[in-house]
Amino acid sequence: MKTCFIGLGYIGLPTAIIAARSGVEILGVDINPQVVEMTNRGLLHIIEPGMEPLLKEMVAKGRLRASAKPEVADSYFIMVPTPFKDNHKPDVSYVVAATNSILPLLKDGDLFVIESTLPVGTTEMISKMIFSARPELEGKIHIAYCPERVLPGNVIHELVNNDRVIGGLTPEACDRASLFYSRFVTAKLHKTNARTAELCKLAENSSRDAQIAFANELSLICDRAGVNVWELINLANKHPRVNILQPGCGVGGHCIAVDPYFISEAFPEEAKLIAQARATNNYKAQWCAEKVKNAILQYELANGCKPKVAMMGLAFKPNIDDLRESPAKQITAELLHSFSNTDIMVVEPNIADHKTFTLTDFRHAYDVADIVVFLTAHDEFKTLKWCDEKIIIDFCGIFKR
Ligand code: SAJ
Repeated sequence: MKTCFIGLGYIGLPTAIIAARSGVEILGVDINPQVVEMTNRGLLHIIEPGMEPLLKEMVAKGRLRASAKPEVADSYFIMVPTPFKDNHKPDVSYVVAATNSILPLLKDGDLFVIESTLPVGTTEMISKMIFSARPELEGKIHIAYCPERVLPGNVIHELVNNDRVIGGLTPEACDRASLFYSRFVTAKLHKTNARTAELCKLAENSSRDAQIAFANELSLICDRAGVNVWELINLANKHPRVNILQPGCGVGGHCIAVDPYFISEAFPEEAKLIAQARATNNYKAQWCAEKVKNAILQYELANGCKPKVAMMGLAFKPNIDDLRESPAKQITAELLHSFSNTDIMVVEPNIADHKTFTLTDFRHAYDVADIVVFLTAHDEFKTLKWCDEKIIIDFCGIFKR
């Protein structure tokens, strides 16, 4: 069964590798020629532990090949990004373009699955687009929406062990898509319709955004109330049915910080809490930046000289090297801009260098800094000892003080 995957990114490439390992012949298509070239040489262009040896094996066995152009297959999977535009409007143009690229190749009996995160109703819109271009295919091909929920950094395990939602436009599409995923998913496959599957993916990430917003709001309250938010949350979570998440310096990444807008843009009257959660998490990053600015100004007033500042962490979440949509990066950039003649050291243990930030080793930065700002809870930072002589601003619970 030949399968064509459109999009070899954080989700497409790992899924192609795992599907190939289950015996499917995969053609992976990407618009980035470097991705195509590296993949065909068995080199992983994304960071995913343990994935590269599998890629090499699948390429060597001829089970996985990359190309810039799609080819005729029996099933087609669309796994391209769905970012949002500046006005937070979802951008499904990559999904439309990917669909157009395979329109002429579709034939009776084919399976067509979208995995990209979509606004509710998009799968139906795409199917209308297909059938208006190829009316003879109506009722002849099987269209489904099957979102992923893997955690970057643990993709191999989660692709196989996470339950999956299979949203078919028809019951037969559900069956055909389930048959494909059952080749490598050992967990349960839950069949539903496409619209429910689309909203399910958005609901998962919006629920997490709202939970994080609650924790972030608590941190603002505790700051004013003179309460240790880490101790507060730890105590509240001793309740058998309470699970408050951890405050941070904001919410980053291409998922939790993006997907809720797919709901609040489409349902502005109803999605009040979802919209507010986004606003609260965005506000937290600004609040953190202000906190640091004030600490620097107070230091100058109290000591008559400028402080040495260490900004600890750029990644959007602990123990990864991904800076996409990272509030830590945003806050650091804002501080460097506002205090251009203050010695501000930037620390990110998970990357060797950066095109705009000069990086400093985390131990050295901690040793010499007067003000230390913890933005991302990397494990390395937990080896540092508290120092009463320093002004330590801990947004992510390194010391939980
Ligand atoms: N964060 C907090 N406090 C917390 C947990 C997270 O501030 O208690 C922050 C993180 O620092 C980060 C952001 O939220 O900036 C997102 O982190 P995340 O742990 O939610 O990780 P993601 O975005 O890599 O993955 C999420 C997952 N979704 C859910 O947990 C519901 C993953 O399962 C999805 O597949 C992924 O989004 C996605 O691709 O949609």
